[in-house]
Amino acid sequence: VVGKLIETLAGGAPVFSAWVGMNEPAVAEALAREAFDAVILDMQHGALDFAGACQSILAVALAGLPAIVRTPVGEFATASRLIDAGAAGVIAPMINSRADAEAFAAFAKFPPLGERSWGPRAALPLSGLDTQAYLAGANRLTQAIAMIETREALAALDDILAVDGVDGVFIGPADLSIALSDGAKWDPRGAAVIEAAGHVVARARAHGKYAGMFCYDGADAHAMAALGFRLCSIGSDGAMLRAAARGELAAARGT
Ligand code: 3PY
Ligand code: MG
Repeated sequence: VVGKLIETLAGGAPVFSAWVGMNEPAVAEALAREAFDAVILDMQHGALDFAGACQSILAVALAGLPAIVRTPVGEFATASRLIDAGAAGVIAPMINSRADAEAFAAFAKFPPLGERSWGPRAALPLSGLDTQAYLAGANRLTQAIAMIETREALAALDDILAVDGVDGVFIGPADLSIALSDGAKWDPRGAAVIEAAGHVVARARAHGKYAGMFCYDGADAHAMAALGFRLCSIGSDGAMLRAAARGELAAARGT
């Protein structure tokens, strides 16, 4: 299942991913049973801890999908451990410079792209490859994705995209809107973010890489895919649960 992510990316169709913040493998597994292309587990703002993320990666794999994990800010060593645990990709928030991108890549990739330490505990059996083939394929198989969500990141975008060990970038539209308004406004679909979005898609393409976007629901993900984003997450487990509950309750009450 780990290879499915790069297969979908290589095929050119957008990767539509579920977004999980609950520290509960059964939730990740339930979403993975739907026809998403991947499941993103969020350790930055979600409630997932390391053990929960490891179990959720396996639960998602059991349902046949690749898992991508977003780490807390600056926790590149955790990114490395999550790849060992079988993550098909890691998303690092707040990558603001070439130095940040290089530090991230160093932990996510084996030489010559980085300095990842050997120990693919669950990743190797999940890959279905022998040891040598895993070593040869791991740098491609496991995607390192840098979040662009500040003015600094936009200014350093080409430098970040030029780092060989960074496979793609992912916009955090909420933080980006706060940054671009100097803290005045949460406006993830405002004109400033949409303008930056077009630029990020174009620069990623120019570097032969892909851009992703955090999306709030299915219609939003459809619209962002139409703008050229190739990795679009959809809502969150909590938001979907509450929206479904609200709808059913309204139906029950006839309101
Ligand atoms: C953002 O919008 O800033 C994100 O990081 C998405 O979770
Ligand atoms: Mg963010």
